[in-house]
Amino acid sequence: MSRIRVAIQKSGRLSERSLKLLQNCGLRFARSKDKLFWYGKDFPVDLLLVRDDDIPRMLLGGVCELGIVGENVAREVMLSRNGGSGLHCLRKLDFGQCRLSLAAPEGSDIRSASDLDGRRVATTYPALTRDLLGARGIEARIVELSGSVEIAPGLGTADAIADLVSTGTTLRANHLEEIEVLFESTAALYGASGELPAGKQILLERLLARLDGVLQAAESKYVMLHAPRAALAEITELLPGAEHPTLMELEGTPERVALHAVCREGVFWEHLEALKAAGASAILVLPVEKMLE
Ligand code: PRT
Ligand code: ZN
Repeated sequence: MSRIRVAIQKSGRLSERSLKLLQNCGLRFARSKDKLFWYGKDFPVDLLLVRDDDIPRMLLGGVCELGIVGENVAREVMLSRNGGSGLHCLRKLDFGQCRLSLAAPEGSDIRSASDLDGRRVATTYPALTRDLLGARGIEARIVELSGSVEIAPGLGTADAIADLVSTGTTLRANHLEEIEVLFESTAALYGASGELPAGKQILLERLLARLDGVLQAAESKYVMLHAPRAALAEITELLPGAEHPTLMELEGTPERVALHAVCREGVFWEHLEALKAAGASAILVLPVEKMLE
């Protein structure tokens, strides 16, 4: 029987969310002692726990069929090793968001990416940075580093940096100013380009259907409320991303009905206040755990 392997980060920013996502898809694993290979118990999907940088290479080498990794890493490896191709982004995920930004010392004369022509830019993403700048006709001198990029300008080894940023705290602590976002990244599920054997393809499609259900459910809420019949059109309009609400009679009060709806966008306090103002009462918002369409 076919099995597929998914590589995820062993320990780091993406580890916990990657594992949780797969568990939410109903996957259970027998954890092995060396902790690098976990056997899938109820569903034939096994897990490989590795460094994030190894995931694209493992996909390209056919060691695993799927991998969860930042788009920044996937793009870098594709550009540096495989002419920019070879991996297929199957689904973007709702974690690991960050940006590859250009930053320069506070007060520097570098005000935009176009000021980088002929200047030195330190980065751990040399191929991606070169590609992004090159696409805009900017030829910077890339200084490749393996870490601690933020100290390069202070050491005099670069004029600017291209580094990942999420809160910006690291940049500020090093007296660097974010000049321009070059690339927005998020964690994503990747596969190698090309066809899988039929058995594995069927498994992949089953897993993707479950994954879509989990991703959609995470955004969705089940809303229940009572509403005056006369205000139904207005109230339905106020429900974020709701299609086809269900209406039910309320015993003894023909002018009011119960309305149930799945809202596919965030439901915030502002929405509830607006619903109440339109005449809704007994408003309940419930999380949706699973969804299969
Ligand atoms: O050991 P291994 O090689 O597996 O892990 P790693 O250390 O290479 O990766 P890790 O766990 O740090 O990051 C994994 C992925 O998380 C990255 O490839 C990105 O896709 C994503 N990610 C999201 C980030 C950040 N946010 C982030 N903030 N990766 C790195 N950072 C760095 C940033 O460069 C800065 O130095 O975290 C620092 C703090 O950021 P600020 O802006 O909040 O100060
Ligand atoms: Zn890494």
